[in-house]
Amino acid sequence: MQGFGIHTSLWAHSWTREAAELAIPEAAERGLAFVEIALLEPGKVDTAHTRALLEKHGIGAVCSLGLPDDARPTNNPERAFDFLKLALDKTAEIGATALSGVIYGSIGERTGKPPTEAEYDIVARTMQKVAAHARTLGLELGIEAVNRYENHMINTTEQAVGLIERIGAPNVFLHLDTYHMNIEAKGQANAILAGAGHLKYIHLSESDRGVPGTGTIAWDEVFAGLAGIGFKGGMAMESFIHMPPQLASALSVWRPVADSREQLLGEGLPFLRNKARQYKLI
Ligand code: FUD
Repeated sequence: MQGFGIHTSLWAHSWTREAAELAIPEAAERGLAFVEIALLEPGKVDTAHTRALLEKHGIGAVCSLGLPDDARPTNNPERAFDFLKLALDKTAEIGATALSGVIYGSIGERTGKPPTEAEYDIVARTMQKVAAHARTLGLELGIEAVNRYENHMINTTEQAVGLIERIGAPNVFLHLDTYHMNIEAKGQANAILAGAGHLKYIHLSESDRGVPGTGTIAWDEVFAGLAGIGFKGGMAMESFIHMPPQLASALSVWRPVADSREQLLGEGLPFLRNKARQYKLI
């Protein structure tokens, strides 16, 4: 995955045939390289339909998810593996290249206590099995660091890289997100530089998860950091104007963060592209 993409929450709260028919032609029309498809219910996706649309419009896809609360490696590693195996099979059927996100736990998973060695251990062992299955399908797996209110184990670049090293599989990469880094990192560029060698995917998300360029994210630092590590991966604009019901409570975005899809496409996307151009990333 390379270049610009957009997370499908721009178009719809779940990935139905109607959502695919709206999103894929529009993404292609806007010159995007890929769409990021939220696979929160992998069993329900019409993969052949999505694949045919992607091929027709000549764009790629990346899939992402957070695990269901009852399928976390920390509470049910077998169910976590089964869920991720199904999600990987669907990712491959779609013709996407990677499955990323909070694949190591659920969004909203917090114990009210610091993470333990036992938790990291079962997460890493589960991810080793998942990475091995992904390899048989030629897929990569991304570990997304999210803020402390959404998960207690992986909040920083360093923690994500620690987990990636513990998993020790060649097809596992780091996924960062400017919204989460704005809460957890000592600066956007520091978090990106610390991920050099592992970072292959980034969510470009404003401080309120609304229109990029209208909030407080230090965008020059983001793109200077990416240029500094010679970033060649995928950059996905992410804004939750359509909130997947499975994520609503954990993400707690209760106010509208943008006026419309058109505002995100017409203002947010050009803002990000101009910055990326300025730093010679596209
Ligand atoms: C969650 C988040 C998302 C999430 C993805 C799932 O806070 O940032 O990236 O992992 O949307 O599709």
